[in-house]
Amino acid sequence: MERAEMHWFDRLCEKVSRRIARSTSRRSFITALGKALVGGTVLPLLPVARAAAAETARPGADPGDPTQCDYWRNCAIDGYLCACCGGSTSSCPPGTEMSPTTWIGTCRNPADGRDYIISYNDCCGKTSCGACFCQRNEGDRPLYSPQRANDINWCVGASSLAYHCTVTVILGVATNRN
Ligand code: ABN
Repeated sequence: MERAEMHWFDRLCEKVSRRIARSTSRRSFITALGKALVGGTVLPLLPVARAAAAETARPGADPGDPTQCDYWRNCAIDGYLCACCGGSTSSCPPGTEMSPTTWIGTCRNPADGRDYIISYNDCCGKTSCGACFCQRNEGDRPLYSPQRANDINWCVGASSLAYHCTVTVILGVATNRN
């Protein structure tokens, strides 16, 4: 292609490239690259950068309102929240008994971005609480896989079959999400 026929954009690129080539040597390019690499490695080690990272990841924090369905620990729940029924996220209301068998889910804590293993224990011995019914069902499987289904009355393992509400007990941090 003749130079005169070149598109204006090609000519502009050529001009800029020639200008950069004139003003930089290979040595100065390598020096600049080295500085960028060292800077990128050392900067995150500075106290200011580490403090900023700690600000966004707060290990162990438990954000949100446990009386709301969108509270992070409720991601796999199917039942009444004991936090609305005179109990808390991990304790049954007075007069009820915690089921020894449970449904296990995995929920991500937005405070630290980690996945936690949550045990959904039913509290038994009183009729349905009736407040704060939540059904989020993350990871729930059909009833023919009972060990992975949340729509089960786990009071079958308690001394009374009467289901009242469900608690969300943290068992630990999950290392693998299936
Ligand atoms: N695990 C909550 C529940 C209780 C009774 C019936 C269905 C689900």
